[in-house]
Amino acid sequence: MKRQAEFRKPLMTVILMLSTMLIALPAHAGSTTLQSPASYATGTTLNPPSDPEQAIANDVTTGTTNDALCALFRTTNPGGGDDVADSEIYYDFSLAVPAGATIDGIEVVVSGYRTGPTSGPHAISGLIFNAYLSGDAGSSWTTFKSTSELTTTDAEYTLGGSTDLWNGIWTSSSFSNANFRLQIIPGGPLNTGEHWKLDGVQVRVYYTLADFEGLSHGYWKNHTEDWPPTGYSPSQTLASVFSESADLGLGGYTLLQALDFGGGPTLTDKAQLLLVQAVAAVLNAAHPDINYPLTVAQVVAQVNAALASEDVTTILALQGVLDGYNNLSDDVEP
Ligand SMILES: [Ca+2]
Ligand SMILES: [Ca+2]
Repeated sequence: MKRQAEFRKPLMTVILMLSTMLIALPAHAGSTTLQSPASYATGTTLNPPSDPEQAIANDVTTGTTNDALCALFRTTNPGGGDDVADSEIYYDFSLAVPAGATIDGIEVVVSGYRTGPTSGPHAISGLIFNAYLSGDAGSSWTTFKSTSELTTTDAEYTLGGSTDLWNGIWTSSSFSNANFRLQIIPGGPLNTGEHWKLDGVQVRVYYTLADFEGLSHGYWKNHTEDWPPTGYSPSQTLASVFSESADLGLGGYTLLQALDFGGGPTLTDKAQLLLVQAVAAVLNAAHPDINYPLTVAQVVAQVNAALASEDVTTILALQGVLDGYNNLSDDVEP
């Protein structure tokens, strides 16, 4: 028996080392797809563009023209007098930036062209579009970026890029439909008239996902010696952490017992499956050396809300999410 035990120990060590190396996840970069807006609003109102909705779709083929598919910008007030370069604001880009991602860059594609004389005594030159961004629903705007000089047929102008933050400070929530805005203002000589054709505007966001970590319920069940830095005790009750567990008759179990809960067909069984992951999640979130995707407060609030719903689909959905987080990485040593 003694020889067997001596044999097993180095083998287990090798298996643990292998699993640690396989499960470790590096931080990784990603981007949204290039997204068009769904909504628009007049920026300044003295002399707004005509047909602003035509810049929602980038649908004029590069190298051609089709005025009916473009918003028309102007600088000269038709009523006479003012030279006003009016703006249009585009939003509802539905940019899928993961919560908590670090923003690396923003790319804006402006498609359009110019009309008007390009030669002779009335030739006009220097027509451009300027783009501004907002991550707070238009309360503040970045410095602008300009296209190169527009040509007489449709072209796409890429502003910013994968490492360009437009001198702004951004979080993932800056890109929600409620917050993100793109403003377009024509640029060029004054008294130019109506010669800016904006075919479409599109946005792509580049980001990096953090190197999140999480340990499994099995780890926490077998390593109660690692619990003290979390501030939680194996013997404290479920109800002391997840108040809604009491309504399901589960509040009196200890956190350690909950890590051993099994499944089954009833609502209470499904709640037990959630609580297995919930206890591991709260320990991961509370441990100072584990970079968990959620805070303790978020875990507790989400678990209580799911339990209170008494809805099996809701409970199992959160169970699945936490199970994923709790298996992010074993490359952590509490
Ligand atoms: Ca186009
Ligand atoms: Ca268009």
